[in-house]
Amino acid sequence: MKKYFTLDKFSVKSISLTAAAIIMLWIKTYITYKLCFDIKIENGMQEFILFINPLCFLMAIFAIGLFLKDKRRPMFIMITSILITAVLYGNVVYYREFTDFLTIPLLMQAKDIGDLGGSIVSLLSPWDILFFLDIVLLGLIIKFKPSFVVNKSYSKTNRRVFLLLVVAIGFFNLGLAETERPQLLTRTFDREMLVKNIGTYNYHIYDAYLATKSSAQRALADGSELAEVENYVRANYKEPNSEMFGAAKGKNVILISMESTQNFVINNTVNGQEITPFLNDFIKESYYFDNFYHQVGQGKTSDSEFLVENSLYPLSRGAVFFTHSQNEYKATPEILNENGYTTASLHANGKSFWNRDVMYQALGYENFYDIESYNVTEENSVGWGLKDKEFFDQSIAHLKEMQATGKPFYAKFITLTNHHPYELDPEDASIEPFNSNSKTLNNYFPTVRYTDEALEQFINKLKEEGLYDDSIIVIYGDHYGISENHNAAMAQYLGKESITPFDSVQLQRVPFIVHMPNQKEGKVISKVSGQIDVKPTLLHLLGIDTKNNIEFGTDIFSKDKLDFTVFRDGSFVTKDYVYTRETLYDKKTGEPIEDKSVAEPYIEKAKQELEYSDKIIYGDLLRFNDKNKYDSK
Ligand code: GP9
Ligand code: MN
Repeated sequence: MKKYFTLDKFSVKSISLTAAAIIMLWIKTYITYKLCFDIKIENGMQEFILFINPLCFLMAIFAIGLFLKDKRRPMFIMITSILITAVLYGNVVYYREFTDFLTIPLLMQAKDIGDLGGSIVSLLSPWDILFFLDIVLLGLIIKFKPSFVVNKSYSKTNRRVFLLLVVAIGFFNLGLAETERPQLLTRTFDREMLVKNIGTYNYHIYDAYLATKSSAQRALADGSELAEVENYVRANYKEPNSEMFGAAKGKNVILISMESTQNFVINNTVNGQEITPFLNDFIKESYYFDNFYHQVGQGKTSDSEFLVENSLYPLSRGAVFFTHSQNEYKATPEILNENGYTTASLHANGKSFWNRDVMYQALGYENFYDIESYNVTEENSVGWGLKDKEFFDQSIAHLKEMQATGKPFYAKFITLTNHHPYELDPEDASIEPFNSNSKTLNNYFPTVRYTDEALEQFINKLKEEGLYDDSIIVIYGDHYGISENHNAAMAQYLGKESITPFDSVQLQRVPFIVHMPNQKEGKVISKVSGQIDVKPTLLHLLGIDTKNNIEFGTDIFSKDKLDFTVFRDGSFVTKDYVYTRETLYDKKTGEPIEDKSVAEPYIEKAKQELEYSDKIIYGDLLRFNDKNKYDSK
């Protein structure tokens, strides 16, 4: 009779090399989930799904080895284990800083990730060596061939049974995940949810599928899709505030992106000392928005630039500056060029960082003063490059070049010193670090103060040059600087017991300051708003109407502006509520609200806006917009 199973080889006395590799990686992945990622588990079933979710992928990938010659199999198993470990470890390192998982578009930017140099080293720990323990063990097993691990041959039947098992486990996993989390694969704003349910490896496969899909989407999109989005945008347009409209018409625009500056530093102290004395004074003679949120995704600074200049949302995966730099846009620089401005971005970093050199052309920038336009030396640099004070000093010459064109200018400045890991030369530190278990948070304060001083010097210089009263100055924080990885230290600093998801949302506020030419009296405006609102706000101040634009923000000065801001992951904030991680919070108390139905229209709106914005970007729909009218009144 034909022997179907070689049961003796499966006996407790020995295990196949394939099974050994699978089990080791499986256990390692699960331990990593528990120790290195902060995956919220609500019940036993979720824990069980988390536990089994690496198995299907690992079995599927090692199944390839079943078809190889016995001699080749150990090498295949070794290489596969190393690659899988590399993926897992890459995610761990990325997660430490960004509390998020890697995506394919992000890996395409590997060059920039490499540039993070210092940042990455600070994210490594000597304990990480443990990640490779099983690889060493596997190597020893392959070399010394102990009797309890065999490199067994697989019959046709064995292979079939194995593959069948892979499919069965796969469906079992998906089935459980679908009951726990309906529409899991159709709503992918949240990577944590995906990793939790289908596992980190399958998540990467799904991500690869999405990447392919998005390139197909552009090819398939047609103009009719724009009409639907346009209807939505038109219905949400709000009339500008008649007193503010055109109040800075024809003036220069100085837009400053402050690296990693969160709003909690404004009017606040550390060790009894003011953190941002200059900004605290400056807002007294400017409009200061204290409920203004950043809305960036994985593209960080570049996403904030995208939001601010297009009034479209960045993407839920990767940086739109990379993935969709070939699209048609109608961004602020292009609109201002058409309105007689000369436009430039000033940033002392390599021009291809975040693909800026390519994307800036799509946004309509006439000039990009990148690192080549600055004198950068060992002495005048720290951390990521040229120190902010030097950067602003040297930028004055560029502003003069722009002035020499005889046109008003639109100049965007991107600061750099206050960037993770917040390094500063001792002579540049005016205040002491904080004292907590987070070096990141501790060092954050002196670098924020340094940028504050750099801004002060710059504003004084603008005054000396006679540019100050001729310009509208807009300052915003690009995104958070202190990730959730530092929650314990943050709680200590804020004098709280812990940082809840509600607090985390509130910590995403960044400063937004608008200083009008000749403005002396300041005003604090507490309307809920975000980076998406900057473009219409600024254009209206310059007297350029936006009612024909396809964008999602609203002029913050408009009397009808809704108190509403959506984050890239679908969280949102209104006047009364904060919604995040599928929980609704009362903004006054910070406590969860059981009955979510009160916020249902907002939940819908948040979803709708992100979907429409994505549709525009994935389908490159603005190429179908022939109504590019931007008449100034
Ligand atoms: C890089 C700078 C920092 O040029 O804008 O980028 P970030 O890491 O903050 O996205
Ligand atoms: Mn940044």
